[in-house]
Amino acid sequence: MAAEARRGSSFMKYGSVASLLVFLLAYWCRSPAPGGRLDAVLSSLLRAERKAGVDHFTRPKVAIGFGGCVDIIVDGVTLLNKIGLPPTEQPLHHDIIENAEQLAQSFAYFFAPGAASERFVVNETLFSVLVEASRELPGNRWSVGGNAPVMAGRMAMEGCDVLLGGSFSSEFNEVLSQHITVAGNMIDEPDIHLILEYPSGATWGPYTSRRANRYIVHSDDHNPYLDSLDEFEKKLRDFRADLLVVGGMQMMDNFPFRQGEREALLGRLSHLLSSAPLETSVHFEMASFVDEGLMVHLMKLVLPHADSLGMNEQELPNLLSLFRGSNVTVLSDPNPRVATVLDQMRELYRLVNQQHQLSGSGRPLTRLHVHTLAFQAMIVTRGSQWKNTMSATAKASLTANRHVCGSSDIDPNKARLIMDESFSVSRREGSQRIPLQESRPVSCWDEDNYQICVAPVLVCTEVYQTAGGGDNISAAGLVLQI
Ligand SMILES: *[C@@H]1O[C@H](CO)[C@@H](O)[C@H](O)[C@H]1NC(C)=O
Ligand SMILES: *[C@@H]1O[C@H](CO)[C@@H](O)[C@H](O)[C@H]1NC(C)=O
Ligand SMILES: CC(=O)N[C@H]1CO[C@H](CO)[C@@H](O)[C@@H]1O
Repeated sequence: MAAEARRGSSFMKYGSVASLLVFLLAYWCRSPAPGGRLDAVLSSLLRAERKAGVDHFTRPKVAIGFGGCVDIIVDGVTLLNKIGLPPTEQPLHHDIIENAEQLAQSFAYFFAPGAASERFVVNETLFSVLVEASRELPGNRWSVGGNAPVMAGRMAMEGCDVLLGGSFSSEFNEVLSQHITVAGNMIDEPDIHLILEYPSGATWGPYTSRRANRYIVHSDDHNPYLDSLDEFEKKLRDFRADLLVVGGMQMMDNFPFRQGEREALLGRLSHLLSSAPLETSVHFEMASFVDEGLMVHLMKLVLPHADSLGMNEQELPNLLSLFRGSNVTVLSDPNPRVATVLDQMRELYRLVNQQHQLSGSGRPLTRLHVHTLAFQAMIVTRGSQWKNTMSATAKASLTANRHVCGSSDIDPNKARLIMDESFSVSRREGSQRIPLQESRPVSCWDEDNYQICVAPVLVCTEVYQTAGGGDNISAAGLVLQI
């Protein structure tokens, strides 16, 4: 007994020394410093991105609509403090903003979870109060904004020739890249969008933001009418686009159109898309929609003509919900797991293609790109026109960091991985788990008739700007695939 106890205790001793050694070895082998893993993932992503390129001699041709604006980018909380708007006690969603109280409630609703949102302000007095206060705010920035111009800028930067549909002022046209041709009317006063940015952990009264994001308000006069549609259509015929991109439709969300006006506009857009030659791929970029009538029109008139869809983690469940016959979802988990997103993507892909088959018109959906804070995910039909899915997913992921940090060089000291060490490919029981490998961080595999690729994002920790992120990311993913 005694001997045994002694043996036992010495075993314990060796045991703990051994496990300490194993622990130390594991720690040492895993990474000499916490940055080691990040550095490895970064260099592997850069290698994956470089495997494909854009031909700078033939320059792919991309036509992008619609609209654009001047963005004023400010710190959201600072602006609300400046106009003396106290934090509300009741976070609440409003489809449109009619007064300051609703602004406070709506801001609080999205600020705490850190979900991107964009709302129309019907009260012009309130909107001009906000714009004037933003002009005077130290640290404000102005930039070319709107989905179409941001995507156009990114495409031109990556080596494409771009036709941009939008009505801009002459100053606006001057700052666009020489590789961008504008199709639209000349206007004196461009629409202004106010971008209320906030970093992760920002506080406003009792609210703390869970992640960096932005809340956007606008009061557009031009963009909701797609007033560049005619010019764009005329120039499109001779342009011979490899890719036609449609975005900016959220400017129509809850806009006070006259009866039937919006449907007529979307009908014209539908006609333009359905007349596009098959050599021209069509991509539709989703946005923050809460207007169910608009969503239903888009699903009938625009979506069936798209080969490709791009969206974020809020827009995916929203669109899916409508396809399932339910209501819009205003707010979803801003930090979903890979398995959840992949299941939603599979279902959306299936439902869209099912509808295509039933209707017998339009195009099948062959590409679906979802950008989230932690990762990028793509579904691409095997044998479709889309090339280089693995590299495109890597590029989308790198662009997320480049955009949010505001620098094309990625500094691993300003980044962190928030994706887990491994992820499950589905929430179904018994689903396979895929480890996140530092040397091959983009995981791609086949299912059904498509390939899925997932890449982790090196999440930027020193946020320069979140607005326009989705557009830069989507555009960067597309350029390698056309
Ligand atoms: C519009 O906003 C202004 C400024 O905040 C406010 O004084 C006015 O009452 C608002 N109008 C309506 C109809 O709510
Ligand atoms: C959907 O929206 C309608 C109208 O806003 C509402 O009455 C209904 O309760 C909602 N249904 C669900 C399932 O949320
Ligand atoms: C950091 C980054 O690359 N962001 C770009 C997003 O797109 C706009 C418009 O084209 C560029 O100006 C930004 O530099």
